[in-house]
This record gives sequence, C-alpha cells and structure tokens, in this order.
Amino acid sequence: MTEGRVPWSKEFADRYREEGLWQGVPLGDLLRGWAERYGDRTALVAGGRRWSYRELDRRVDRLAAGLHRLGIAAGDRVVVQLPNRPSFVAVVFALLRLGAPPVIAMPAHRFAEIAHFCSFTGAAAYITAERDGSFDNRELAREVQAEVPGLRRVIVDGDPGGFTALSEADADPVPLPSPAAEDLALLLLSGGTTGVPKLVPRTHDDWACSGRAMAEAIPFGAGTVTMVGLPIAHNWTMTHGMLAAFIAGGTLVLAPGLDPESAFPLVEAERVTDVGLVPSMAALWVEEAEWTGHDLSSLRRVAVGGAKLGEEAAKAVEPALGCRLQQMFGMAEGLIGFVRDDDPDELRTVSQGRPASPADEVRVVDEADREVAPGEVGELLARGPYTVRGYYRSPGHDAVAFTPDGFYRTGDLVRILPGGHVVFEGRVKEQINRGGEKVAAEEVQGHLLAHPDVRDVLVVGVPDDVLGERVCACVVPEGEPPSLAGLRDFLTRLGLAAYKLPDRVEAVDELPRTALGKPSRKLMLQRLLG
Ligand code: J2J
Repeated sequence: MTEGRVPWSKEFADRYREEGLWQGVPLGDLLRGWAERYGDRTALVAGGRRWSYRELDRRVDRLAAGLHRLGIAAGDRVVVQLPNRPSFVAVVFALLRLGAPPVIAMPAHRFAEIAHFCSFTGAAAYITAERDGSFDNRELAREVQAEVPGLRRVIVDGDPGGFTALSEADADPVPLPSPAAEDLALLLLSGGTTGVPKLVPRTHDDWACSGRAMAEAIPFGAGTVTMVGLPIAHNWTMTHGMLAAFIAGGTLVLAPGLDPESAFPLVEAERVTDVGLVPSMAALWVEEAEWTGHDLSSLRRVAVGGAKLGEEAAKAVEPALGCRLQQMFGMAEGLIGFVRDDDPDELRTVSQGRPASPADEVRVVDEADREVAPGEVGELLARGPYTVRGYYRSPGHDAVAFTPDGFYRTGDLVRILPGGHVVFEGRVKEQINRGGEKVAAEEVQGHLLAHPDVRDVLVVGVPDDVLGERVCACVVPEGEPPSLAGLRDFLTRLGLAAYKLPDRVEAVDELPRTALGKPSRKLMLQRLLG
C-alpha cells in the first residue's frame, strides 16, 4: 500500500532488506517484542507515573482495541496533538499497532495547521489534550470539525467537553491484523519551505531503521535513561528519546520542559543519562549547572541539535556539565547524524556529526548539482534506508525537493570533513530556524498578505543571540504601516501557531528584487543588517 507516497525502488528495498536494515516488523509488533524481552524494566516515567514495558504493551493493546471500537480502522489517518504525557506514547503506539497512521502535530499548532492536516490527510479522527496552557483545544476542535466535515471523531485526553474522552477508548484486547512493515506508519511534519506545511510519510521499516541505527551507533543500552523535555512530537525527540531508547530497553523520562529549575531535579531523581537540547537550552544548562545543588553526574551525553551550536558555546558544554557533548543533526525527512563518543575532541565541538547508518548516502553539490571538491561548501543531498523519496501527496513539490535519482535536497549548506563529519554552514532553503523550531517564510507571508494594511511582504530570519534567528516581517504597507502587535494579533486570529509569529516588523517602500525581478530575501537581509 503506497497511497500518497513515493516508495523506494525494488532495487533499494531489496538491498535494505538483505542488509538487515529493514527487518519487516511493524512498530506495533516491535513493542510486543520489547515487552517480552524487557518485561518489568521501566519503559516510561512521567509526572510520577512509571510504566514497565509490559504495562505499556498492555495499555497499548487496550487502547488499540478501544480506538477500534470507536470506529478507527487500519488505513485511517488520525491527527494526534498531545503534549509530553504518557498518553502520547500510548496513542502513537496504539495507532501504529492498528495500522492507522498518526499525523504528528505540535502542541503549539492552532486552527491553520490542524485544519490543514485534517483535510489534507482526510483524517478520520483528531486526538488532542483538553488544553494547551490556557488555550482550550476543544474550541479548536469544534472549529476544525465545522471546517472539515470528514473528521468523524474528536477524542480528548481530559475533560472531553462534548467529544469522546480518551479514557473511553479502552477495551479488552481483540486480535487485530498487523500492518505490513513497508506500509505508511506515521506522518511527520516537515520543517517546511512552502506555503502550506508538508508531511513526511515514514514507513514502519524505515522509521524503525532510524531508531535502530541511532541506538546501535550512540550506543544506547539497558542502562540508558533518556529525557525528553522538548515537545516529543518532534522527529528528533521521538526517535532519540523514545524509539532508540525503547529499542535498547532503556527508559524514557518525559519532562514538561527543559528549564534547569524543573529539569535538573528530574535528571538527579531518574539518573538521566542522555538528553536532547537545542542550542539556546544548552546555553542555559551550562549557565545554571554551576549554581545548581542537583547531582547531574548520571549524564553521559548531552545531545545538542536542531540548530547550529556555535563553537564557543560547544566548548563550554563539557566542562560545565561534566559529560560528553554530542552534537546531532537530523530532519523529519530522514537523515540523522551525530558525533560518536570516541571521535576526536575537536570534532565534538566543530562538527554536527556523521550519518547514523553506514547505508546513508550523502552528496554535497553546487547550484548545478555538480559534486563540489572534498571539503568545499555546497548543498547536502541525502538518500538512504530511512530517508523518504517524496512527501505525502505532493508530486509537484517532490520534483524540486528530490533529485531524479532519489536524493532529498536538504536545503542545508554544509562541508564534509575527511572522516565524513558534517559541518553546517548555512541554508539555501527559505526557512527560518527559530531556536530549533522551523518556520517556512512563505507560509507566514501567505497569511500576512491577507492583512488589509499589507500590500506586499517578505519574511526573513534575522540573527539573534539567543535563538539563532528570529522572524522579521518586511512589509510594504497599504497606507499606515501595521504594528507588530497588530500583525501578531491578526495571525493569531487566523489560527497560526505562536512560534511562527513575527518577532519584528519593518516597513519598507518596496521589496528589493533580483535581476529577474523576484523579491529577494538575501538583499532584504543585507539591507536590514546594514
Ligand atoms: C544546524 N542545523 C540543524 C544542527 C537540524 C535529529 C536532530 C534534529 C532534527 C531536526 C531531527 C541541526 N545544526 N545540529 O529531525 O531527527 C536543521 C537543518 C535541517 C533541519 C531539519 C532529528 N540539526 N538542523 O531538527 O525536521 O536545517 O529536524 O535540515 O525539525 O534542521 O529540521 P527538523
């Protein structure tokens, strides 16, 4: 079943199977195997609750049966928007077991994103939490259901407010046929460069392969305790913190956030060994570690990724936290890389790592797709056993985002060191990396153009000491220039997630253009930085 996605060719699929990279076991069955192997070991710790592997497996069975009874069947897509709670893990694995691919949304997403995911995927159901902070997700669900009539069911973790409570999705396990391992397992959110967010179709085989590659190469083992404090809905946190930890029989600690005040006590109490931090968080940990009374000595590695970690900041990590810095890069589309424990010291601070699997293929090319000389900067292309060959239902975009021979054009400018380590040098894609959260400039522009006081607009990323980049809207006004608060309010009312809202607005007389007359973000940024 390859509905909506581009499969690997038979030649590649056969090779990945022969090499044992694709093991032909769907993710729901993998969990059953872990429960048999790891039994009473702790799989998950969150908010005072601890579930063993056996307990997690049992809950997932009951939940899968319950969801099935509520009408969710194999092949249905289900939009899942849950925070860092045990229910996230249970719901995702129950849907994987059912073969009803979850569409993984961020807690911060609002009407614009959720309505799009529901209608674009033809979702049968939307599973969400009662609230996100003070925001009532049930209100959002009502608006989405009015807009997307095909959405049959809304299921709420918490007070359902007229919808179905997640606690109702509980039934004695029934035999359910497993999906095929080569089928679509889940849909991840792409960092995005286009007007509407793209979805990345990952199969059971390929996503399991990425987790296994990570668990083996880091390496994770039974003593591994990962902590996830960034939203677990990110591919990074889901693979590193959850999938790779489970494959190794380790423990996932779900934290509500990563601020040192709440995270350090958890590191101490749960003896956390591995944690993923974006660079801005890493800086905060480095600063606070000196003053904390908490024992952080269980930490073996601090993985820093999602955005570039500066060399100076990198050098500060190990002395302050007393453990290895492990720079890491990756993308929802697939390719993941990280520095290994035994790599030379210098590589740990200057490079973002090397690909997780020996079967990963990378190329660095110039604008004409010619391979650059070794060590030169160019665009990173990636192909491999867990890097997709196309987006979900997007053949038009695939033609530009992938090469004819199946390499994904990452949009990242990199150079590769002699040992295969990748150094990120910039981007060619129209994306803003706001502290690890990705914002597609075109998406925000599209919404801003609907504002009555905006005649034209370019959204650019401006450098920022804390977040790396912030979102700046350069507006050609129609009359009075709109205020920042006015624009943010407008976008919020349209239902755009808060992390995409402009941090700054600049009124300009006209947009700078290239020789071909195309508005240029590069020229605009040069003008802003003066
Ligand atoms: C510079 N840029 C980086 C890094 C990602 C592991 C780790 C991260 C992600 C992720 C992920 C970077 N230095 N260390 O999915 O499994 C930028 C690149 C990349 C984009 C992908 C994983 N690490 N990036 O961040 O899909 O521009 O995945 O193409 O959110 O983040 O973003 P995303």
